[in-house]
Amino acid sequence: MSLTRRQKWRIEKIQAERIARAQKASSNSETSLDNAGEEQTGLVITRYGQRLLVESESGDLYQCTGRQNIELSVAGDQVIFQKISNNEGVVTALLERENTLKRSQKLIASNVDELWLLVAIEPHYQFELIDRYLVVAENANLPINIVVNKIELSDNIQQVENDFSIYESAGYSVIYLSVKNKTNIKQFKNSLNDKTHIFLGQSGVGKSSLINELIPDLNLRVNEISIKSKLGKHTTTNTTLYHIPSGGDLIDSPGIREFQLDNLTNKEILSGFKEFKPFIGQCKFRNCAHINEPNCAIKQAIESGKIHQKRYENYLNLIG
Ligand SMILES: Nc1nc2c(ncn2[C@@H]2O[C@H](COP(=O)(O)OP(=O)(O)OP(=O)(O)O)[C@@H](O)[C@H]2O)c(=O)[nH]1
Ligand SMILES: [Mg+2]
Ligand SMILES: [Zn+2]
Repeated sequence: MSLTRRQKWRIEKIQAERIARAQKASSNSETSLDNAGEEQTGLVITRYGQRLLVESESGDLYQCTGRQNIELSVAGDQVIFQKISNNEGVVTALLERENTLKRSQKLIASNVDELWLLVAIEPHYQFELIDRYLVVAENANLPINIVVNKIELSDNIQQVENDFSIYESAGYSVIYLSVKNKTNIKQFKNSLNDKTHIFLGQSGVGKSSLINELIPDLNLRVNEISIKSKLGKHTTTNTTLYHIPSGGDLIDSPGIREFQLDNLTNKEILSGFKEFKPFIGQCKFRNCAHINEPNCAIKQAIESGKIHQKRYENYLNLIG
């Protein structure tokens, strides 16, 4: 169903009024939030099907459905909702998003500040998959770091560090850890600021295990939520936001086997290679494809060692 401009305008106007009302209510300390039906702001913790788990500003959780005509929310969204019982509510408006993270046109999370790409020794990291994730992350314009987990499984850590030096030279920070042996966990914890972080990466690399390690009482809390979903299972199916006790939030996302880039143009793929940036626009030909053209700044950067051959090969593979 597509809405007419007038219908759209009306919906937006109603949403704006709800947002204004709720903000007024939450800034007014006289107002009791206990009143059922009162509009208040909340944070979307997770979505399962058409339902949302929303946390109120006082930290209570509500299972919510969304009013008709409201765009479906995801973890990280700020919404306006009304209580209809002690643990149920209705979402009436979606607050403006600072940013969104999408995978093949599908919204994963919103209002994220920092991305962490997790890879592991087992399933063994693949450069092409890493570069695919990085392209998506770079195009979301968010800071991104790489975490190499399960290092205790490697019998040649020198080789691993050598492999990831490509990414360090490209400007990414790389952290090596083992959730199993608790290697470098403390160091990693200290590098998380009190903003919103998301863990991305292939299934089985240990995203949820790392979150459990960082938030010790999490299992307890997952049980408390007692929604009929697979939240407690090993393999993550819902993108879910968790609070770090010392400040900040962590979003766990389900891993995937194939990372599709079908919605990215060749231009976006090019700008997804961080270390290529200083050379873009420096080639002899304005429309240089950086393949066989003479005086190509990208090719020259490869020859002088400023761009790694492997990254360039992956770039060629991705633009297909
Ligand atoms: N050997 C070893 N195994 C680990 C380590 N960290 C996690 N694992 C194991 O790896 C498996 C997968 O871990 P998960 O945390 O479920 O992985 P995930 O990235 O959340 O996977 P999805 O939810 O499917 O995306 C589990 O059996 C963990 O116990 C580690 O440092 N070393
Ligand atoms: Mg998981
Ligand atoms: Zn060129």
